[in-house]
Amino acid sequence: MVSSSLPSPPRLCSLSDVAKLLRDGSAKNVIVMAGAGISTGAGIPDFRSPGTGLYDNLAKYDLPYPEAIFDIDYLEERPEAFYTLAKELYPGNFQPTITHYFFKLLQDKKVLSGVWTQNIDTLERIAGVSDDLIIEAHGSFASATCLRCGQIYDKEDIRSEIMIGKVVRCQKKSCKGKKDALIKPDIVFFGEGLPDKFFERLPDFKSCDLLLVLGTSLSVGPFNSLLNKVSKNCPRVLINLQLVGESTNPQDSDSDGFKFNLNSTKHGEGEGEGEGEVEGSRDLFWKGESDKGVEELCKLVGKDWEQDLKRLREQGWSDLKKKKKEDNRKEESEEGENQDGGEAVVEKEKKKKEEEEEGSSEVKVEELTKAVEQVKL
Ligand code: CNA
Repeated sequence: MVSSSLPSPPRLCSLSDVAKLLRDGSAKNVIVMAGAGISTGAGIPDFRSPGTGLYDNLAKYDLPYPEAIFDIDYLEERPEAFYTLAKELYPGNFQPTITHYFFKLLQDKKVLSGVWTQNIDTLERIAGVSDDLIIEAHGSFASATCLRCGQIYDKEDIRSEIMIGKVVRCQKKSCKGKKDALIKPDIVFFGEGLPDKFFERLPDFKSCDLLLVLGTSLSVGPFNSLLNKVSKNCPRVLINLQLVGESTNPQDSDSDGFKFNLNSTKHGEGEGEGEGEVEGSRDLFWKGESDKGVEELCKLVGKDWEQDLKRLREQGWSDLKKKKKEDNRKEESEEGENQDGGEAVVEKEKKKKEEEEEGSSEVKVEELTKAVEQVKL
């Protein structure tokens, strides 16, 4: 009798093993799970990093508890705090990091199955990842909705008001002047449901052959449960500043929880972590900044990946710089036109007045001449 057995999962001892999966074509359906840590390099604070995270710096918003900033009831009661934060985080102020361009690289190499992000900053889109490959689990600032009438707005429609720190309210006739007609960016608040796309795309995890988890504390559900949606043989890599989602119980990785089984992996920093010293498992933890981790990974895959990543990032940043310059120029010329327009109106009115005055003086001269002629007669 021929015994059938499932193929055993690849054992990961170091980032080189992950690079090999990408190089030899074993990883064809890569899924990325990302969190706020991938955007800290862009200057956007995460939530939970001690000292620099938002939760440690919420004093200026004067909140009763940190999560209130994303609490729908609190928003309705005291919207100022959220709109102050929205001004700080609004897309357009930040450029994608190397990690975001790495996602675009995976797309270009035709191995990306999806970027599942908890981030609301839209930096994946700005890096060029196509919309159908992005699952924004907690929504994003890309659009906004009036909480009263349901009218949908594009982020650009409310940008000017957000940028002056205003609480944005719907100006439709039925909403005008109503306190509850808040235009709320479509990010998911506590207690709100996740976007439909999140549930519709869950089956993608079944065919995933490499799961990359970057810059997240894995403390928010149900996002963190995605870790266990991949098959039991799927290699999973965590690239993060700190170890998260770790289990001390090897059984956990098979349960419905959200735990890595990293017991047999040594957690080193940077190059050659644990190489040659550990037996490895399907899970690997690479400790460090995500930008450094993905650069290292590309270097290990090969010269072409390393160069392609560099090219994407340089091209992306330079395009954004050009766009920003163009936008600034446009804004300045619009302002100029408005001013010119204003001056032109003033000039026109002045001329009209002068003409009227001229006209009336002509009439006066005419009358005077007539009178003199009469006297002469
Ligand atoms: P979190 O709970 O703040 O955790 C961030 C994790 O990333 C921590 O484990 C950090 O150690 C780690 N980290 C920080 N910097 C780096 C770095 N450069 N490289 C690698 N790892 C790093 O954030 P989560 O995303 O896990 O929590 C989910 C919340 C955060 C979601 O609801 C988001 O909406 C929310 N959030 C998003 C943004 C954004 O869109 N950029 C910013 C702040 C918060």
